[in-house]
Amino acid sequence: MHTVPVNNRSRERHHSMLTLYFSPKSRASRMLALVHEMDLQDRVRLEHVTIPRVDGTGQPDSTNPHPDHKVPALLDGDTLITESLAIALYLTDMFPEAGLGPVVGASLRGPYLTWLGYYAGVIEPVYNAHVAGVGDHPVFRATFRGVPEVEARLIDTFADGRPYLLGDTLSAADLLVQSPFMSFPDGAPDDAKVKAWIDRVAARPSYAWVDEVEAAYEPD
Ligand SMILES: N[C@@H](CCC(=O)N[C@@H](CS)C(=O)NCC(=O)O)C(=O)O
Repeated sequence: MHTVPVNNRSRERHHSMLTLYFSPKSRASRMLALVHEMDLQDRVRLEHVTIPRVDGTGQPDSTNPHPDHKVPALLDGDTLITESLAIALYLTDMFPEAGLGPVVGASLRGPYLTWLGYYAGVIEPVYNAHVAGVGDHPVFRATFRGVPEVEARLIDTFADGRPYLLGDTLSAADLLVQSPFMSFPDGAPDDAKVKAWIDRVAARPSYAWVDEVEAAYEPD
């Protein structure tokens, strides 16, 4: 019999080359950090693309497979994965041995998914609405709550002295949730333990590597 067991097919996928489309100093930077934290530099090809920047420089890149020409985007063979949450979960599930995301059945799986979802589903809209000046609209507040609630959740989480969101070890959720505060320190909660966490994540060797990788590209 020459039927290919289903497991072999999934293992083949596991060994295919992954391509991460990125642009310096963007929402892709934390995905570069994740690649380094997971020691996937040999498995993930980095592909630089340009994006329009808020200062008016840069332009959409026709080589970027993201339907909105945004970054990050991940290609696994011909499968496209977009959205930072999805890319982080895709990678941490695909390479569980890297230890950057609790697997199905692990006690921290629930908190891990909760933080990923809270980042994409609440933190992003809340801070963008805040900056846009529309975060106090009653419909918005009813759906997402606001900056005070996000700050309270972070302050409560770190009150017990834990170094990372899930406890003793860094996960991909830290890279996502920390990133807006690293980019905009003035928006960080005024709390010593939360600020120490923001600095702790920023000081990881993975971010020194991200700086090196990104420095090779002219601002676009
Ligand atoms: N929800 C997306 C947002 C991605 C996103 O907004 N990326 C920005 C860079 S920080 C971008 O590519 N902007 C280019 C554009 O808007 O054309 C994610 O988290 O992955």
